[in-house]
Amino acid sequence: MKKTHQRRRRTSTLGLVCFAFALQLLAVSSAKADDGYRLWLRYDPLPANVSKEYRALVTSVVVQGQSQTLDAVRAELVGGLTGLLGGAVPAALKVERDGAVVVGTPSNSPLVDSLDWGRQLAALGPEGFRIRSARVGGHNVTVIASQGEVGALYGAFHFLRLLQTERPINRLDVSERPRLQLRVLNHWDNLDRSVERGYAGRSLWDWDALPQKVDPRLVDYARANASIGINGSVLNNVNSNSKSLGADYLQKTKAIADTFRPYGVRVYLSARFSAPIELDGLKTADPLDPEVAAWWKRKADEIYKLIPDFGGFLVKANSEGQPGPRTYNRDHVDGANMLAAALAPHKGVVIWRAFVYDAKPGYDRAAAAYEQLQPFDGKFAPNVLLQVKNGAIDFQPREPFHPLFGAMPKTQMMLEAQITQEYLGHSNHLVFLAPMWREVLDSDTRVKGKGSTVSKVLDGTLFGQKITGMAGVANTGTDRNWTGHDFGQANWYAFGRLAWNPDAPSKQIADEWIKMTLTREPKALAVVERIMLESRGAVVDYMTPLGLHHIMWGGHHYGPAPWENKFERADWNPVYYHKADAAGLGFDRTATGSNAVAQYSPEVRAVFADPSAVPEKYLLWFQHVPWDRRMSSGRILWDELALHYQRGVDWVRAARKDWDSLSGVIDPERHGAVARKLEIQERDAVAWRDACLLYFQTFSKRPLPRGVEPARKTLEEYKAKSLLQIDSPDH
Ligand code: BDP
Repeated sequence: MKKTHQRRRRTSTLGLVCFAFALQLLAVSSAKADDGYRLWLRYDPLPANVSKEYRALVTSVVVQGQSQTLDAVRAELVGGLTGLLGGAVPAALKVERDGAVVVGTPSNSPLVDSLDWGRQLAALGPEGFRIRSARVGGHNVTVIASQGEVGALYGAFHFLRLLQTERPINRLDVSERPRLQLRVLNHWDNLDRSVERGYAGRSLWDWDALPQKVDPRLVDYARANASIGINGSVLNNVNSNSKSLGADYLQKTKAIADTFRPYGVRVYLSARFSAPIELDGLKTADPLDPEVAAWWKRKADEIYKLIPDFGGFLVKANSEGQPGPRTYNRDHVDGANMLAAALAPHKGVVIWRAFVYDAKPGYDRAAAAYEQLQPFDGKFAPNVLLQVKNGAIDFQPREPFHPLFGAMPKTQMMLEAQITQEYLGHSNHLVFLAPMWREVLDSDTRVKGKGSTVSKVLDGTLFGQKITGMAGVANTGTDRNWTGHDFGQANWYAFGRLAWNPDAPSKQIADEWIKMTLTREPKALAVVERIMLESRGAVVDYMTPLGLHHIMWGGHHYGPAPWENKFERADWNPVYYHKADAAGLGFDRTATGSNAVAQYSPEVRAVFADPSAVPEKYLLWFQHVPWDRRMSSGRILWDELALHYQRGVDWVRAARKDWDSLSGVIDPERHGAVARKLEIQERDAVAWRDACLLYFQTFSKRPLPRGVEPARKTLEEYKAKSLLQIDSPDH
């Protein structure tokens, strides 16, 4: 007996030693490896010379008052500053020495109140903030102040970002406020945790475990959003299930809302228009039926009782098989305003999607949304926003701006961007999307003279709209690194930064993200920044150059299939979009064709309709062009097209080399993961080039120009299998 005991003890001591050793090993290797979970909030120690300077200016964190948001502010600053400076930066109750970081609002912090900043803070609003180096109680301190607690949290993240990006903090005088009010992620998440167009694992919302169990990861999701100013999250797919409005699911949604609230993230739900029928057996969902309107009012009351700061409903109506008012011979305004009336007493909004394109024989899909919605300008209730995709077709690698921007001056309009890369290589391709979104935000609608940019339509400067916003279809999931591709994180980040300030330059956004997430080493930084800023242009080159669009494989939209013509609806087939024939290539949207150009203001229309004025990047979007037409380079269209495809492939090869040169600078785990994805990206770029050129060549009947490599496979081989069938990259 005794012996056994002893042996057991010895084994367990040995076990402990082994365990400790393993832990140590883990600690050593985890110092180097990085699984990407921490996103841009890593807070690893800054270089000694940098942190030394900061240390004199940052010695303690003074957050007076108690609330969940203030607790979050305190925890973020203490954790973040301690990590960055490599030594404890404790929380304190008062300013006792130089270097205190004082955070709060005039109403919860006597220190902030004593500064008499009320007027300035009022001008910045409850989400805006002021950061100033100041003297408080005879000490040099930094004050982060806002009218609202969430603004103070945003200010805290801003301050941390200054340190993370190694900016001076000794003479701070920062005033910030968000330019758009609703900065919202749209999750296309289903109740079974699958994610439509999601490429990063499963949905973050574990509906089965909720409301009893809330995954702690949701706090990190909310923190990440708050750090870039995202203040809303639509939890469920726009192709929605009525169940999410049922009493049991509302309890689950309440648990999520309670988790997000301290971080200023409000929840919204996609509402299925036929929910009154499906949930409670009403005979109709006709928006003009008083019983239907009463049902929605009761539903809204029920929701707000549980979630007092509920954001509102997002609605995809009469689009791709979804029910809507038109099912009952009513119109979009009838539908949206009925829901708006239910939400108005609670200050909720209806976000009505403009993604509608009922097919008519011979119609142009690019013109459909404008035709169906523009006539309703001025008719929507004050708490309705129209959510319009960046372009008129569907999240293509490049589209000219949607003609609805600028065309509905009496309607509140939000931009819908897609962060998840449905048409841009899923989570396999490195594509930094900020330049793409910049392109649409900077587009000049010309409706009120030069400078009538989309960003001015959105932020209300052009037409004075009261509620403003921007939505991004999320790319997050249960993958450890959140977004599948480590660089997908940069698109989540960029979306938030642009929703905060639609004029933020892509380079600045990339620079911040790289420094916070990957490396601050100047040479490596420059390499990564160049890769990111060029990446979107490269994807356009190897997928859809010169204005081509929607030539992806049907269904999953991954890889090329310009030959596709099997779908019943003409406008789901690539051949509908490129219109290749013996004469040339491209969709004629001028007066000789669909005349969709007429939907733009006269100045813009004149440019897009004129073959010699239209920018070449949009050429084949607007015009059907002969194969031998002379381009600005002096080459004919066919040669130019082929060289674009080749250029895209060359870019990926060069990017792979550049990335390889960074091994040793970037931690091995993420470096290796990105390198493996770049390998897939090269394979895909080659397939895109080959498949498209082989197919278009059957019409152009011309040889490949010099400098373009011959195809690796035959057209038949490319047609036989989609890129997803060839092997199974992560999906
Ligand atoms: C398309 C997607 C589809 C979405 C639709 C939408 O292919 O999955 O449901 O957009 O935006 O891009 O509603």
